Amino acid sequence: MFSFVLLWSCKQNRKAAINTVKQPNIVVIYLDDLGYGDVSAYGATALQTPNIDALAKGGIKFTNGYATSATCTPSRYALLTGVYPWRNKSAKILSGSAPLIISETQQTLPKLLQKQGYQTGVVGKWHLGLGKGNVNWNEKISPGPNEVGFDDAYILAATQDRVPTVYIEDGHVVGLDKNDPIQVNYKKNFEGEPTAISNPELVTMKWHHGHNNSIVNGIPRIGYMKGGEAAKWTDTKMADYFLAKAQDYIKTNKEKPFFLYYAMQQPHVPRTPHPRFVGKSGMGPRGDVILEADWCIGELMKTLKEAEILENTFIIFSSDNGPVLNDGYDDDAVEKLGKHNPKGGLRGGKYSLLEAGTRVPFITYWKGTIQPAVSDAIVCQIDLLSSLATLTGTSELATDSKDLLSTFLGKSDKGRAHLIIEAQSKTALRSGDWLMIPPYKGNRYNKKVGIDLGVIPEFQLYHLKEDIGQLNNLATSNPKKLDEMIEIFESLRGQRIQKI
Ligand code: NG6
Ligand code: CA
Repeated sequence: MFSFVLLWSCKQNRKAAINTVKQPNIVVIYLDDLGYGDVSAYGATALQTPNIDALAKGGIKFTNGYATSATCTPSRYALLTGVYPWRNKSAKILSGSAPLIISETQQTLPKLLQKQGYQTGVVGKWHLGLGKGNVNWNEKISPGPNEVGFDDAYILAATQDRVPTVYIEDGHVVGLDKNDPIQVNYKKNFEGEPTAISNPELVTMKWHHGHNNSIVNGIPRIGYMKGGEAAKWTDTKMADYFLAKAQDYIKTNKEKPFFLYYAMQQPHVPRTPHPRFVGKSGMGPRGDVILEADWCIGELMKTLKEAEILENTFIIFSSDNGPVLNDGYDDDAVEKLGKHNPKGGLRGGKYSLLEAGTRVPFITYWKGTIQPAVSDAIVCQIDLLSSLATLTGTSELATDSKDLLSTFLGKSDKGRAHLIIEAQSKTALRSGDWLMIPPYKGNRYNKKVGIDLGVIPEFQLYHLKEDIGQLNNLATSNPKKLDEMIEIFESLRGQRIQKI
């Protein structure tokens, strides 16, 4: 009887505790193509990012933090669903007119948080598809973020270099003039519409590869677009536009627990810093937009502070994939790089199975709750779903997402045992200090972007702790470890490695 009473009273106390503890706001700050070495807290010296550094200094700086993938769409898919992108054949770089690849019945991070009483919002780059195919951009565009868990959505459809070059708010193109309807086509141009090929004199940012279709604001894009003149964004004002949306979102929702997914467009191409930042890095537009992004983060932090909610806000900072210099425009990224190393000593880059493709800056910050530390635990963005479920008082039996809340809060240094990383539909295994890439057919180098993709017809095995630059392939000298890695990989992937 006594023990029953004790148990009962304990339960009551716990319930009371849960009810009185205010659920923290959650802010995910997600950059686009920011490399492991692009932040001064991660070793950059030619570039200073004081606001990101402040998060790293006051929070947990992860040295083994990963995006699931070396490109945008699959990484974002994993972040928002907790499911490995290689389980979904559509989770590849999407065009601006691709249908939504998250099913409306699927579990998502924002849906989970909605159930826990959160107001949920996305501001910035979406790139997970919209509609069901053949989108009519002049009516309500659906399904989209609102249908997969976001109460509020202020987005751009795909990427800054893809049409349609308009902002979309809760399914409606912002500032659309009904008399000038928008049409989008990714196969064929609209008659009489200028392109970078037909009218090179209209181009102010030179294209290097791809990016020679419709011209908007002098910048040639991927895909063709007609109409919607009044709704077209101004590229140089994009950072300010999204920052203002994110700040308004915080101010409007400061009384509720809210989840804000702030998906910034920098330093993805086309790199269009606001004039305030032009020339500030000495590295050309790529460096300038990193400084611009850092400034935006500082402003966002000020807003949280002014709203007096900073100590009740859990912040996660990361990037969707690794760095690239020339991603299709001649914008001096290569020429003006100087001593800066966006890869921070890693090998590969965006699109690559080698470390620089997926290992990214990864910081968790919660003023007053997280004690500053550096963690070498292996963590991945895919783990946020299960971890934030636990944080907000529920649990999630997600397929691939691991509950690493204690690690994210700095209470444990234990990360994942294994992680499957992906680059352009090819996968590899990180396990402990080891990385194994199966043999693959295909080009080893993407010559246009100047990146080693890590694709060779033999097994690769690297001991990352001793060889962070992946210079020594130990596949032949350590057959025992290789076999172990093959076994884990095949069991996680659910398929045998194809021998070449
Ligand atoms: C590629 C584009 C590249 C970039 C990338 C998507 C060409 C030649 N290259 O196809 O510029 O837009 O897609 O990047 O068109 S991501 O970060 O959104 O995955
Ligand atoms: Ca990206």
